[in-house]
Amino acid sequence: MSDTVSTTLEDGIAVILLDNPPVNALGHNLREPLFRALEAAKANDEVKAIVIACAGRTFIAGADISEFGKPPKAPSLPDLIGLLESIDKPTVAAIHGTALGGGLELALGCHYRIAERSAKIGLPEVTLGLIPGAGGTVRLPRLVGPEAALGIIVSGKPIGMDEAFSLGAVDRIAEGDLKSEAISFAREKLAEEAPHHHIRERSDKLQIDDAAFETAIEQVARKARGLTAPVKAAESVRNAVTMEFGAALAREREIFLERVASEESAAQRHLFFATREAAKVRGVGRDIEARPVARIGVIGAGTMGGGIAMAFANGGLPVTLLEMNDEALARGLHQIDRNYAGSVKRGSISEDEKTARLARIQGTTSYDALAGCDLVIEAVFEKMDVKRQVFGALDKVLKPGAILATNTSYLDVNEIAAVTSRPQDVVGLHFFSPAHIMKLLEIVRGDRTAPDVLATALALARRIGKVPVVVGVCNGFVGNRMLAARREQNEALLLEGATPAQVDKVFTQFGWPMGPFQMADLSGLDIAWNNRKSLGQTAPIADALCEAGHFGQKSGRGFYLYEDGARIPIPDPDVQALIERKAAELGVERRSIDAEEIIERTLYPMINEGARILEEGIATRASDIDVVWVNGYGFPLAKGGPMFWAERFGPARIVERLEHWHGRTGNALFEPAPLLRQLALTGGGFASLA
Ligand code: T1G
Repeated sequence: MSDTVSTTLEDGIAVILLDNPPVNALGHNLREPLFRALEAAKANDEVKAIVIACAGRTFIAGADISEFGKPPKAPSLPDLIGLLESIDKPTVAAIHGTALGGGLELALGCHYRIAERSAKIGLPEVTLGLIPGAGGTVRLPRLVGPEAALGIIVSGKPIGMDEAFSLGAVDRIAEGDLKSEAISFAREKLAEEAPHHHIRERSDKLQIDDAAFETAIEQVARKARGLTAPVKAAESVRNAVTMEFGAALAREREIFLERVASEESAAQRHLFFATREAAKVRGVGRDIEARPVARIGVIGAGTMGGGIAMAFANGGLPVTLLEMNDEALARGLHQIDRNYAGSVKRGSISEDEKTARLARIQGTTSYDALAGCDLVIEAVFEKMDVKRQVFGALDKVLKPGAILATNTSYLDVNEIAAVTSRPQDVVGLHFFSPAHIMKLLEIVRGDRTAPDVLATALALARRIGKVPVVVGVCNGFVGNRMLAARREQNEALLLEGATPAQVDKVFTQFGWPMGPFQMADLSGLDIAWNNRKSLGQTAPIADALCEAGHFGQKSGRGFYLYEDGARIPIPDPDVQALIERKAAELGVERRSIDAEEIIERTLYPMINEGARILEEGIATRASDIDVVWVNGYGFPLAKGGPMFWAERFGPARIVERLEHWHGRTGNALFEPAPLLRQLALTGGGFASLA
């Protein structure tokens, strides 16, 4: 007996119960006693069959991710599964919650699998930059067929029991008590005359349509967006079909170990824990109860307000959407309907789901209709006097305890809160456009925001599938403040001789889905232009482009030309001429600029601003900043976020180049932040300075 594994014998059936909170991860503290329990059950003649079950909220959620990168400790997971497959007595995995990664792989080492209807199974290793490392890419194809296995493995997404049962991945759905049904199932199997086969002995499902399978594998590479793991996972599934079991298993392990050692996986494992850490907020412990939220109000039915209304409706919450007049409201509701129609057309949701979500959004032009809301968020024009007016009106209408939220991207949440009689109920909920798609939610903590308001915002974020990061009040909070640093240098580089296409190419080669100028054209130059004007800021080239009607893809011209409504960016000689004219007007000497300079003058000032944000306490952790940039701005997953990348690249090299550009330009953006200097001196990581 150990504190993580216990065995009871129930009339010849050994029930091995695992109990390793919070998710029964297969750390060494579980693998070792489980190995001993299996050996004992195998050797015990009184044991006729074995059930493996888990206590707590879920079956095994996989290997212990925190162990990767450390010296492996025997028994390994493959050792465990090898022992399982040496047992002739019927073995049954009893699955509830989620059987993920190594948890599913262990279940695949059993003869049979029984699961609760609400359970899910999956192989999410690719989300960690890995591939299944304990037989998942070799056993699953034998169980459900290579095509189905390929989809499960390269997507990393879990599947529900209807699909799992129809594929044959589970043998029985338990409608009652899982453990009792697993024991009865084991007895049934014992009573059968037929021999019990392990998956490794089966090859009937490996007969495939080669051409279709190869097409599916080629598609994986196209959709991998530069990530290695999905491509390697597909290679391992192909090996399952073309190689004999043992060789395919050995090759899978080699690939897995290569992935564990890769920078890409280190970055993605960092983000796994960083995302969870970001939701842990100073002064908001598990004892702080979230306020009940049953109805949401959204003010403003424009692009942001409409997207926010959809985000909450998608999370199952009824929404009252307020606009100033019927025409604006109708326009907003029509756009929402079109957005959902697009999702149905793409197959993301069904027609019925579209109807259900639309039914949750009710329009109004009267503030009184918001009176019953538990939380109201405004997404009105980005001007402080407009925000003040809205919050003054909300303060009069909303019930005590209701939460007043602002979607402002930049403005001072404390100043907005000050116009209300309840600053403790005011919080920033900064969604990223398109709000119903982008994962990031910056929760902006005002000086007087109550802890339970933050707890409510965090719970809401989870409920609507957003990734929350709590940030402090400053101009642009975390993401936009660092973006402003980069944006200023983007313009300077164009004036000094780089072209939009050259800058964008450096970014895509770094791993960004697209460069800053293509992104500006996609999101619309006029939106940033209006923001700049409201803040009294200028950007010589982008302003000139807007004044000339270059608003980006939507107007057929931005930094690039777009012909026949296509989205392919074509370098525009008129834009180049405009840049050169602007440079002459501003007396900027032009020269050729190389890729290294572009990286140093765009990425390094962002990292430097990130260090200042940490110094000022606007972000609690450097990893919070990584979560913001990966989920809100498309920072390459394989690089782990700007701060993680800086730690791995070398703070000293970054400080040295910042000093070079500071000396050359005199621009304060390049003045190394003290925290960054300290890191350069001490080495280690940002966390070491906390
Ligand atoms: N290892 C270590 N810690 C884990 C963990 C894991 N696999 N899964 C969760 N945790 C921690 C998590 O950090 C958090 O800690 C707490 O558990 C609750 O997690 C060999 C190589 C199971 C769906 O990728 O998807 O097997 O913050 O907040 O929202 O082929 O956790 O409380 O201190 O996410 O209810 C593959 C990862 C591993 C699954 C539950 N498995 N986990 O979600 O809770 S690699 C995974 C999840 C592998 C083999 C390969 C989710 C969950 P703390 P949580 P949740």
